[in-house]
Amino acid sequence: KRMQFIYWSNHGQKRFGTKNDQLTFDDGVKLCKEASGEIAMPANAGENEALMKLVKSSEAYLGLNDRVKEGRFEDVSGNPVTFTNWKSGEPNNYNGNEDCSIITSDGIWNDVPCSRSYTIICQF
Ligand code: GN1
Ligand code: CA
Ligand code: CA
Repeated sequence: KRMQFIYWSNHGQKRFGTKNDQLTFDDGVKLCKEASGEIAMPANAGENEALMKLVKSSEAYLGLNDRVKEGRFEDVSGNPVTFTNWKSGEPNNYNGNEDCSIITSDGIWNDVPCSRSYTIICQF
């Protein structure tokens, strides 16, 4: 299936791309896999900055969740992450129902419900 990614941002070897569609977390993971990439997950501050540049007024999902064990955020391969950029007070598992995470236009992170729709950015 042909994937039309329009907006790109690079840092080192990593390339972030988006079609600016808004999907649930699971649908976003699927979209990126179908495009032979994975949902965006910055490994360091430089990558976080590059990713931030694609996040305009809306917010975008990160490839990060704590579904397996509350409070233990891991990437889509199930590995714990080393770099994080949580907003102060986050992650807070608001209403006991926030196991996914987003990056805002200022580059900081917040945990949110996985069922909500946010912009999907993939990494390649
Ligand atoms: C947001 O807007 P409110 O209070 O329902 C946010 C939570 C944050 C909280 C911080 C979907 O919840 O994740 O922890 O603000 N919810 C969403 O006050 O963004
Ligand atoms: Ca949680
Ligand atoms: Ca939260």
